Amino acid sequence: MTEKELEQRQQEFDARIANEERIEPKDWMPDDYRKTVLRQMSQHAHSEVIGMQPEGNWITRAPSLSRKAILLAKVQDEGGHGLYLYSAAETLGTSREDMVKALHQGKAKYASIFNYPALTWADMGAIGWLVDGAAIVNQVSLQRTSYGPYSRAMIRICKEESFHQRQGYQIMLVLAQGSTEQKALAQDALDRWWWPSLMMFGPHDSDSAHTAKSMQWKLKRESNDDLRQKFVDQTVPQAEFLGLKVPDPDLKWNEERDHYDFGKIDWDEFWQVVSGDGPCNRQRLAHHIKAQEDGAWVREAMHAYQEKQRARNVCSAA
Ligand code: BYC
Repeated sequence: MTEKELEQRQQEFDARIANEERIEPKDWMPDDYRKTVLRQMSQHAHSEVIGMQPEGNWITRAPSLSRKAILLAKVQDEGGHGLYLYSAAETLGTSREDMVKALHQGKAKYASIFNYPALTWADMGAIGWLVDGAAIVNQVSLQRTSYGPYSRAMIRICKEESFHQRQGYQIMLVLAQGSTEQKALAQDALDRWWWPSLMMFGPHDSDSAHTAKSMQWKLKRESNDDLRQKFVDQTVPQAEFLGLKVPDPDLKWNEERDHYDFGKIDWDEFWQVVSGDGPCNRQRLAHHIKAQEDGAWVREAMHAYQEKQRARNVCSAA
């Protein structure tokens, strides 16, 4: 492509972004745009799949049959979200195998929050309420992301996440209205999951390497700090309704800003977890690698069956 043609393509791309048009897989796009969407979508897909582990760990210990069925359905949904997102990412020309390889080699990230342990049944409530709640705040805004397959995946995922958030809040509600011990379990779960949930939105805008460019491309529609504030504003009244205390002495309503002020996030902890040194990073990756290896025979059997079908079709066409 000549320099002039490239310039023309870039102008057309910029105009489409300005007009709120979606960019589709076969459309021309700048290399950096392609890399950034792919990075974000693969990270998002890995988060959904690794995110199955803390809750998966509680399926056999759910306190009743109906709780078990609900949790099982939720964890299966997360697997489905991973699949939509890997498929959406594959439209950019990178295979799912390569994305998973990058995860196993530590070259691709996933949301830091899934490196914390789920210690009690109340954690199933806190994960649904806070982790899915934070994810929805982000994903509602991503429904308008400029890459078509990503935005369409988000529309479907948000519907399911909404059910996930409600089931988590309902677990918290039952515990918070239960015995003293149950209420203490709910408070303990809120204490442990609150700050990691705020970290899910990523570093402050001033420290965010990708936000400026991603906002310009309309890949991100709201910044990390704006989404985090939205989450705090909507979640604090929910905690009050439960009769639980958000573990932040600096949290208070600010009349002037019409928002809650909140305390300082421990960014050292965030970067430590992101760089692979959180409480469960090694365990999460080792589990994923083992599951991938254990499932190899299924993939091999599928490929062998496909080959057989192809050969049969060739024979019957001849
Ligand atoms: N964890 O420039 P920034 C779910 C990295 S799962 C780890 O602000 P960006 C669920 C970031 O990658 C849904 N790393 O980045 C499942 C970058 O490093 P690289 C999870 C993080 O991309 C099961 C560096 O820090 N949701 O709902 O503009 C059970 C600088 O950051 C994190 C998604 O994945 C983090 N939290 O913005 C229950 C949403 N934050 O890549 C629930 C999709 C930042 O340059 N992702 N980093 O090496 C996004 O919206 C954006 O990627 C982020 C970060 C807002 C997270």
